[in-house]
Amino acid sequence: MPALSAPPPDHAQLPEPRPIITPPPRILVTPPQSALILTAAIVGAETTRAQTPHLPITARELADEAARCRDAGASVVHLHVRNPDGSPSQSRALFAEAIAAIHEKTDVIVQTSTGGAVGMGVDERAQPLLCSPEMATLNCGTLNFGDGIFDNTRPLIRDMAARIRAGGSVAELECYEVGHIHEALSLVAEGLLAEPLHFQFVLGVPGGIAAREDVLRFMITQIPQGATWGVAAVGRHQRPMTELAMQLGGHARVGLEDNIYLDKGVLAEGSAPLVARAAAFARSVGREVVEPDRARQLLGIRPRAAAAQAGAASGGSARAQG
Ligand code: KMH
Ligand code: ZN
Repeated sequence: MPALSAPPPDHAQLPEPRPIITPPPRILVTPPQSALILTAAIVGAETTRAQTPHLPITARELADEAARCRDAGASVVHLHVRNPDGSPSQSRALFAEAIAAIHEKTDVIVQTSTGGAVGMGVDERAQPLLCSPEMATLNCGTLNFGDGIFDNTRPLIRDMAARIRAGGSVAELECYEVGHIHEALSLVAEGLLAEPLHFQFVLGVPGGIAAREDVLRFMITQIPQGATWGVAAVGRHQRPMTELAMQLGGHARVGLEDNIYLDKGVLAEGSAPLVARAAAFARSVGREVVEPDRARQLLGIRPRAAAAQAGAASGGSARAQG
């Protein structure tokens, strides 16, 4: 009868065993006191007053909330605006009013949304760029966004990137999927995006990539050396994922746009308490929560005084030279 299984190999004929060496993962080390940029997303397009009475709507309310968030540790305010009835808007006039009110009260970096709300067209979404904000979001791909489609076709992304450049704003690259990172890198290769790059990993949108540690660790490996990154996680994921980001050396975004609760069942009384808690956590793990001027340096944004001078002369760019 033939043997049912092959005979054991003759060990003498096998090659000398070698240890299996896998390349080490790219290890991100957070140096003590490394600078941390906290962004406050104070209003968004989806959160409603019915969900929380603490949502700012008017320019005055947005400015007061921006100032409270600045005091709590935010150096960037991610800004949307609303019509008087609370519905989302991308009106240039409403943005101009809100930005002026914010700058009257505080020195935060204002980062305007170019995402707007699901269903808005590119011309509407791009209106805040006409205010030449220091920073603006660039959404790097289409995804299901709750029950809607957040439409960011490849031509739209390129169009918006060009408008951001023309407005002299620095882009924050919103990535809701790993492929969105790769799309952003295509834009760099095509000369449509200038370095330094700043990525925002938006985690936990229903229809987008999950808010999970393995996901975040993988996304970090996909960005080039020298790029900065932050996390904006949705709902109950906001606290654990932003705390993880802070421990991994990233930046973080909190606020009512993404999460209205301070704790389970406890509404946050605005975005400032969420910022304050994030800042306290950051300091507890050795991060330095930076002021807006330092954040400008880190993000490649001109100092405010220089920008004001250039603006007076020529409608100059927010992007730092060199
Ligand atoms: N409101 C979302 C559909 C952005 O601000 O650039 C998109 C958004 C992204 O909020
Ligand atoms: Zn937004």
